[in-house]
Amino acid sequence: MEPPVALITGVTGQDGSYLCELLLAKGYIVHGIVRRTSNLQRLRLDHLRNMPDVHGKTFFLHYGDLADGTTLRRIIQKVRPRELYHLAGQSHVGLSFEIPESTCEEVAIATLRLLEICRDQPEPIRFYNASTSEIFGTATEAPQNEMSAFRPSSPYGCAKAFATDMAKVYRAGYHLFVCNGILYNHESPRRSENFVTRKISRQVARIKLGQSDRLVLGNVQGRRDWGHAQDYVETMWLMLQQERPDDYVVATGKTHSVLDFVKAAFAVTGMDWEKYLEYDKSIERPTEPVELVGDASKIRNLLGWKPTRNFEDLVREMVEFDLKDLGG
Ligand code: G4F
Repeated sequence: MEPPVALITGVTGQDGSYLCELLLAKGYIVHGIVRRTSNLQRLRLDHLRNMPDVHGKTFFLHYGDLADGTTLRRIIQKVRPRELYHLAGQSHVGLSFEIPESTCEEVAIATLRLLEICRDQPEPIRFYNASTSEIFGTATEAPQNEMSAFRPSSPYGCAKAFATDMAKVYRAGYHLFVCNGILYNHESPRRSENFVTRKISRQVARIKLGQSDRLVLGNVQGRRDWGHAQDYVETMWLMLQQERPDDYVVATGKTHSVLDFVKAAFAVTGMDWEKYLEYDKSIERPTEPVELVGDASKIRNLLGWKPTRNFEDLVREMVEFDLKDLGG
């Protein structure tokens, strides 16, 4: 039997790289779309690109841009994936207030573009759309589930709400196999430093190693439902293996504040957080979602998924990784 073929947009990101490893381990041929930049580094994928029996054999990269429909169409026609995991796009909520137009282009319109291309293909493609808890923004109920109303509170949340709704429309209208994974915050040592958890773990490690003497953050009272990215990418694959396409909330059901994360991270190193934490008003966002916490009972009960790591495990793993990484 021919191995299944998957195509991933956003393959160089945290989720894309974990998903790529998962699919390769399951025997897939994996194709990833990467943007052309002057920087050829793809740190999260280097280990795979350096494996001669993987790179160019079961794992391939293609240049493409979410704004370039002709190229996306050509790649999809050439690769003919059974499964398409659409993870790419500007994903920083705070930044979306500064670059709302390009965020909406990348997040909303590009998803529609891909759905349109999939609609035209002779063979059906199973499509995973990376939705997010940000669609619930100023939710009036907690926890949120698949039936909760969309009330986004940022340009990014609005764009994701559009993409999520469009995915539902294509599922109902054209019978495409499209799933929305409504993922709550998911972190790991592969998270980039412009997100708060990695900023904290890396800075705490620098302080411990004598390379820095403060941690500057914006609002530390906001609460998030934080899980581990490696646990969460498994749900992407699970969703596409079902008989019918559907939407699923993926969350731990527990929240912690940013300050809780700070305290836990300093605790890993045995340092007193109060000596180092500083506040910078300019990092605050024009609006923040209310407490976002997910009810993942649908995916737990129907697909049998559950997270394998808790908050403390996550913080420890990130800080210990950064201590090692920065300490040489
Ligand atoms: O780490 P954050 O930037 O994550 P945020 O905004 O919750 O979004 C992440 O999770 C969403 C849900 O899965 C995704 F849709 C989205 O793409 C992204 O992955 O910020 C978390 C909290 C916020 O309240 C922010 O205001 O941390 C606060 N914060 C305080 N100081 C900071 C900082 N955030 C960042 N990035 N940097 C700071 O210095």
